[in-house]
Amino acid sequence: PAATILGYPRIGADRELKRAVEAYWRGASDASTLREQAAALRTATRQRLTALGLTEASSVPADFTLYDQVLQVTATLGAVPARFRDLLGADPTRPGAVDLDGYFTLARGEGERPAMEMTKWLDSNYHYLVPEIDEATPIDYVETTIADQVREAVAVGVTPRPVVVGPVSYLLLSKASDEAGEDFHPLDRLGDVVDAYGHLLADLQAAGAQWVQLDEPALTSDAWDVEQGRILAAVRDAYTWLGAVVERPAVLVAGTYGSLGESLPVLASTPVEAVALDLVAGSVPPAQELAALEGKAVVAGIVSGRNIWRTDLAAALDTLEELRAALPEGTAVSVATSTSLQHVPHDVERETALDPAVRSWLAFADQKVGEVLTLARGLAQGREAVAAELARDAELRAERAAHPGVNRPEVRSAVAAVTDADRTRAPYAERKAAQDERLGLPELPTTTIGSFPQTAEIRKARAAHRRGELDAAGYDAAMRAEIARVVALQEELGLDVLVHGEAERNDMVQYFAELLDGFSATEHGWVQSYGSRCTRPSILWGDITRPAPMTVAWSSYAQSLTDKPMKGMLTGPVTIMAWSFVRDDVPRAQVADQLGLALRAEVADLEAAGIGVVQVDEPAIRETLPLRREDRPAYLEWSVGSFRLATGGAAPATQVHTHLCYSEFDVVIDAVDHLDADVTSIEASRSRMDILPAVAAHGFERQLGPGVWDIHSPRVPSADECTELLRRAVDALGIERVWVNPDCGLKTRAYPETEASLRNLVEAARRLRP
Ligand code: THG
Ligand code: ZN
Repeated sequence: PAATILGYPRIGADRELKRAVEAYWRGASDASTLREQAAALRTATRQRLTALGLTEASSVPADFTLYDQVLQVTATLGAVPARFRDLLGADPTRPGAVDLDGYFTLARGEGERPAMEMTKWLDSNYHYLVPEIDEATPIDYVETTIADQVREAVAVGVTPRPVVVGPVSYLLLSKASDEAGEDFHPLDRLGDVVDAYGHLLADLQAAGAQWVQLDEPALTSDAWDVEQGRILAAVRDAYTWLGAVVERPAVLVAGTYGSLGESLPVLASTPVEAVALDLVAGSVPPAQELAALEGKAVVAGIVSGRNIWRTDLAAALDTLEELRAALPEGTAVSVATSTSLQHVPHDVERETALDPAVRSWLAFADQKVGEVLTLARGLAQGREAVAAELARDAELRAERAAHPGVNRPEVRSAVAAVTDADRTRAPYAERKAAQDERLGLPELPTTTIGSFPQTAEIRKARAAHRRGELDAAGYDAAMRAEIARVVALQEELGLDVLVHGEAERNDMVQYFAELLDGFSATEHGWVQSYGSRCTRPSILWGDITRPAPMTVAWSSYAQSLTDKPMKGMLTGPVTIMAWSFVRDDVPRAQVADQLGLALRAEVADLEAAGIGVVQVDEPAIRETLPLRREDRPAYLEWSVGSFRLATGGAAPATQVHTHLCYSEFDVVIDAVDHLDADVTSIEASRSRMDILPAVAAHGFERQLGPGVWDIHSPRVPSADECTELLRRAVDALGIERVWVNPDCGLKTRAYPETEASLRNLVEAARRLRP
C-alpha cells in the first residue's frame, strides 16, 4: 500500500483492554467474555483505521496481543521457561501450547514461580517479557492466535498485515535461561525458530494475508553481547530461509528505532519483498546501499511513532523525495510511521482541557494516520496536491515558534550562563567530613528510597481533591496526617535517615510536571507501560521555569516532626525527560539543563528550609542510553551534566543521594560515578549482590546502598537473609561505604510486609555494626 502504520496502540482509547484483562484476573469476568471484549476492541480499531483512510489491502496492521508482543511470539512457539513447562498442553486440542491462563501465568507468575522477567523495549518506556532460551527449550509453531486475527479480519472484508517480532530480534531480546550451558547463546536456536516461523508464514498465507511485517528493531542497536558478524549472518540465514518458503505472504522486514546500518545490505541480498526504514531515529541510507534494494519495496518511516508532535510535512516530503531519488528507478515507496504507534496515545481531539494552542501542535496516533496519508498523497501527486495541508502545517509551526512560552529569553540566558563550576561540588573528602559532622550517622546507616505504601485512603483523598469534593485545606490536612504517621512509624522502626513518604505524589514525574511551567498534562493520554499498566506522560512543550517551590512545604513539615535527618525527594532531569513527551524543537541538552536549573533552585530552597539530605532519583538514566555505542558519550555528557547542575549548588554539608533501579547498573557504572552523588542506592537483592565486585573493581569510591530487600515481591525477607546480603556488601565495599536500604520505593507494597521487612532490615544493620 502507498500508506500504512507499523502498529497501533492496543490498550484502547478508554483503556478497554486494561479493564477487560484486569476484570478477568480478578475473577469478575470469564474467558469467553474476555475474548469477546478483545475481539470488539480489534474490530473498533480496524473500523477506526479504515475510516481514517487506511483502505488499501495490507495497510491495516494486525498486531493485537493481550499482554505483550514478545510474549505473543513465545506463546506462538511454545518456548516457555522450564519452570512453566507443565502449562503446555493445557488445552488438549493444542499440544505444546499454553492456554489463556497459561499465557497470563507466564506474564504474572504464580505462587513460588516468578513471572518472566520484564525489561525495557529498546530505548522506550515500554516493557516486554524476556524469553528464556536454552538448548532444550521447545520451539515449534504451536498456536495460531496471530493467524486467527488475520482470519477474523478477512471474514469482515479487511485484508490486514500481521505484525510479528522477527526471528533475529526475538532471539537477541532473549536471555540464556539458568539451565543453559556455559557457552550457550539464544542465537544458537535460530534454525529452530526460523523453522517455526516458516510454518507461521504458511498459516498466515492460508489465512489470507498478502503481507507479513517482521519487526527487527534489535538490528538498529550494536550493543548486544554477540559479535556483529554473527548477527549479520543470522539475518542472512533467517531471511534467505524464510524467503524460500513456498507458501507465504510477501515479507516486510521493519528496521525500527534507528538505522539498519550493516543489516540493510544483508537484507538486500535476501529474497524479502520489502524493507521498512526508520527515517526519524535513523537517516536515509547511503546511495550504494539503496541501489542494492533493486526490486524490493521500501517503506519510509517518516512519521514518528515515538513522540506526539505534528510532523513537519515540508521537511518530511524533502526526505521522502531524497529517498525516492536515491532508490533504483521504479522502486515502490510507501509512507509509514517510524515504529508502531504503541508509544503514543490514541486521539488528541479528546484533549479538550488542553490549551488549544498546544493542542494544535500535536498529533496522537489517529492524527498520525492522517499525516501518513497526506504525505503519501504529496509524494505520489506532488506538493500541489497537498498544498492546503502544507500551508496549515507551516502556519501552526510558525505559531508554535512564536509562542511566548516556547522561547523565554531569561531561561535561555540562564542556561547559556552555566559554567563547569556550577556542575562541580567541593571535593568528596571535604563533603564527607562536613556531612559526618552535621548528620552524626552510625555506621551502616539505614534509610528507605522515598515512597511509602500508597493506601486506598491516600488515593481516595487525591481523587476527591481532583474532583473538587475535597478542598485544598482538607487535602493538605489529609496528606499531613499521612506524613505524620509515616514519620512516627520510621522512628519506631529505628531508621536513621527518614523520608516523608510521598503520599502527595501521583507519579514521580507527573508530580513535578504539574508544578513546573512549560509542561501540560493530558486527560486521556494513556500509553501502555507493560501488560495492563499504563502511564500518562506529560507534554514538555516550553521553556521550563519553577513558579514556586515544589516539595519544600511537605519536606519541612516532615522535618519538623523529628530530630532525625529528613531526606528531600526530587526526580532528576533525565528521568523527567524519559517519562514525558519532550519537545522536538531544541536539543535535549538544552531541555535537560533547563530542568537542572529548576531542580537546583529547589535544592537551594530545601537547604534553606533546613533539609540536610537531598535525594535526586535517576532511574531512567539507563533506559534512554542510545542503542548505538557511538552515540553514548554525547548522551552521557548532557545527562550527567544536567544532574550535576541540579545538585552542584548544594553545600558540602548537604548530603546528596541518588537512586537507580531496573538493574544493569554495570552498564552505566562509569556515568553513575560521574554523577558525583555522595550516596547511591541501587537494586541488588535479586542478584544477591553479584554486582558489587564490579563496583569495587571500578573504583567507585563514594557510598553505596545496594538494596537488601526485593520490594517487587510481597515476600518478607528474614533478618538472617538481610544480614547475609549486607555481609556480602560489607565484604565487597568496606563497612564505611555501605548504606542499608530496600531495592526501590515502597509505593506498591502494603503496610504489613513493609513494617515487617523494614524491621528485619534495621535488625540486620544492628547485627553488623561494630
Ligand atoms: N512513572 C512513570 N513512568 C514509569 C514509571 C513511573 N516508567 C517506568 C516504570 N515506572 C513503569 N512502571 C509502572 C508501574 C506501575 C504503573 C505504570 C508503570 C501503573 N499504572 C497505573 C495503571 O495502569 O493502572 C495508572 C497509574 C495512575 O493512575 O496514575 O500502575 O513510576 N511516569
Ligand atoms: Zn527504584
